[in-house]
Amino acid sequence: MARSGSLDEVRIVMGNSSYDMDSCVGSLVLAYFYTVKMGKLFLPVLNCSKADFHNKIHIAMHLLEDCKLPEDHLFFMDEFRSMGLEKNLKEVVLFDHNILDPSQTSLSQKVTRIVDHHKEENLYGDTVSERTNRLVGSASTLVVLKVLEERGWFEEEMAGDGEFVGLAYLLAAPITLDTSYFNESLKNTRWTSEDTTAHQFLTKYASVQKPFFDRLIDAMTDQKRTLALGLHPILSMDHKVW
Ligand SMILES: [Mn+2]
Repeated sequence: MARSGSLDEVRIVMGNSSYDMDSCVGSLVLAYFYTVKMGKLFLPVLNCSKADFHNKIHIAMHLLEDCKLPEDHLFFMDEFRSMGLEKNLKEVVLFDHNILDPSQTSLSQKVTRIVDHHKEENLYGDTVSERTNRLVGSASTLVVLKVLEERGWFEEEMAGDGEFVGLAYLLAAPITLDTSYFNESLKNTRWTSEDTTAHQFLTKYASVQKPFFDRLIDAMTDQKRTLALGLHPILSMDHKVW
């Protein structure tokens, strides 16, 4: 449906332009959460080009290989731009940031919701109806806590079935990475008890403890896969503004 370009009302959820694990995973699930809760389609837009996506080896591995999300079900910012969907845009949900990237300020009149864990800039006051911003390690923790509050709606999707590994497995990646698997020395500076609550909820449905985290870290530092990307992606890979 998203690809037909015939949507009368377009609602998108987008992470920040560093497209890290938190932004990518959290925006996917937050879009699903709003779609279910509000009965309107919220499209997750991964805030990078389709070509750049593969530079983040551990994210591509998690989403495509481990969670078995078909790549053509993922929707990228360059596709959103080129499809002319902006003219039908009704709502923009900012996830994992609360100020639009300078290249995306044309969306500023449409920002209706913010779910984030960065310093609050208090922008878009005329249009914003929800501003969820708390200092937690992972913005995806805020998504998990929303799901936890409404768990009756999502119970069936939390654990996996034959085809999909489940929302719990998907969501555990940013939370374990952003807390360095609950590294004690970073407690209350890089992560909080809310991240622990979110992770404990996820462990009821999926095996997402330390070995799960270690595997993601291994993928991030996988030399062979990195070299296979060539030089340009390696140079742009560590550029992180968020
Ligand atoms: Mn984040």
